[in-house]
Amino acid sequence: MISVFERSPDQGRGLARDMPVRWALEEVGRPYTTRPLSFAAMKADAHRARHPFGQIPTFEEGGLVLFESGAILLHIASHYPGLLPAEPHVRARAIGWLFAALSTIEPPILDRERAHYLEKDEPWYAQRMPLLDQAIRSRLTDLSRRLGKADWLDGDFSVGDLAMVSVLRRIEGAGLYELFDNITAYVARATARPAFTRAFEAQKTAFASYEKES
Ligand code: GTB
Repeated sequence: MISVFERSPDQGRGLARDMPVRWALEEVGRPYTTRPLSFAAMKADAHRARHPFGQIPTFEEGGLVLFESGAILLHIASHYPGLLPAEPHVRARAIGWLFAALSTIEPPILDRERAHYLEKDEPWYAQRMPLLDQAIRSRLTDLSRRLGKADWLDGDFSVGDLAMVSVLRRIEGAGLYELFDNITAYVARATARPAFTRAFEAQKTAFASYEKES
């Protein structure tokens, strides 16, 4: 079971962090159920027992209750075949890419997103945005160079690619990764995977059904 937004603020675009977890479960062929939570329920004691920060996603399986999407992805990839290669060095590098997605590529993307939502009316906004965009472009330049003509970051599709593409989707349409033909093709290749499509449709259908109820 995974906990998800009852009504995602992304309006069903699959940008919240339950999406990579859904995607990973689809890739490894594990069926899952969801616990949709309102914002109030996310902050209530019952959910804080699962997630100390009152957020989504959480993951429950057997007696395990896990929070942090990166830890959840690593857990799924480690326990079910399909997202981590067996060869120890390639496996370690795939895990490295998972961390790179979350701790090297995502921070400047989150800085930009935060500024976009919280600082739009501030006098410094117009000057700050180009700097935030440049910080992202700089990371993407390096990512593009490393990816080169390859389909995936290191050999076969892995949890590292799943996490990287999930992070990149947050700037979809911003004209940043679209500057790089190989990254654009990489995102398109990943999101064309049947497992991505199933995960995307599931969260979209859930969003639409809550909208209909209200
Ligand atoms: N580090 C944690 C993890 O990776 O699991 C971060 C979890 C997190 O940020 N959760 C967000 C949350 O619960 C939802 S995904 N927020 C509510 C709160 O903190 O009170 C982040 C998110 C939210 C909305 C959009 N969107 O609308 O596009 C995209 C991403």
